[in-house]
Amino acid sequence: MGDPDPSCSRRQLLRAGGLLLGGGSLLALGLNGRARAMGRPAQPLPFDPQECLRSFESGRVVQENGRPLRIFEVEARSITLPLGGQVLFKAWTLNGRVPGPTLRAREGERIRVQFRNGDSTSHSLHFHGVHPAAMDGIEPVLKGRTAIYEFDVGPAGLYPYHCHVAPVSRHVGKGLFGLLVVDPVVPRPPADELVLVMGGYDLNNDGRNELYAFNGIPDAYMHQPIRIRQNALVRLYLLNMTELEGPLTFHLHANAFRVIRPGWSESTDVITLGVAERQILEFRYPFPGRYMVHPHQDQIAERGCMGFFDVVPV
Ligand SMILES: [Cu+2]
Repeated sequence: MGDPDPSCSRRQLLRAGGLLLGGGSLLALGLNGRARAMGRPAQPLPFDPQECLRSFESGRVVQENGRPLRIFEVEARSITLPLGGQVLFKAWTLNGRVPGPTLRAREGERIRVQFRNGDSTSHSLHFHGVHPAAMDGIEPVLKGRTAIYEFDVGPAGLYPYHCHVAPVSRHVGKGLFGLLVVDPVVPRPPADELVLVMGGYDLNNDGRNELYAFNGIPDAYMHQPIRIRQNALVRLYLLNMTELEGPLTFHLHANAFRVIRPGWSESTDVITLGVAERQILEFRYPFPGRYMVHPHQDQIAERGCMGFFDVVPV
């Protein structure tokens, strides 16, 4: 990844439209493109990154045509997202957060996603997985309209979803993505289940990301580490939705994780994810303390895709 254009001026940044600046300070966003050390966002966050970690949306289940149907409601809307220091970003969100809600269903179920476009721009929801063409979510949904996406889910695993209106890189880069977790019929063993979605922000529309984040807010889990318990089994649902990049890695400090796939298992401390690739990882920390978690592309970690696990003793 190259550095953002060092000649990028404050005026260019302001003109880009996606970026708003409160208080008149570019701070460490840095005209040389270095975005480090912006500090905590100066404004209150519209959602809590700690909640994004462990919140799963199960929808509501009704009986229809003699079988259960799981219904989710997802709405696209714009918000102003504080990314750090005085940097504000006009984000496009699903249910008011980046990433959108982590939807959860069981293998073989039918789901219905009621997608309302409450934004002023056309959007859609495209789910990965196997489904009829009419449910593929590539048709723009006009502002104020609602679309229904209905299909059977499976096999068990992780399925990204995202807006598919052109230019997709922009719609995804503005925040319109999330994860559908499909559980196996025989549930996995109990664990402390976490969701981390990696994303990037192109603040000045130059086709390159200046900031990165786990779950929407740069450095959120550095400022407030993710608490886990010593020796507890952690199951991490990991997704890379970073547009404009080559593959990213994910690295756990002072430990190794198991990569969970049917009939296949690997223990490692770095895994590579192309855009929209995802993995289920399991690990336990035997020693209490603070451990870093980040992509091993260190420049990307240095621009916000960085966190800590705070392993508390039992
Ligand atoms: Cu869109």
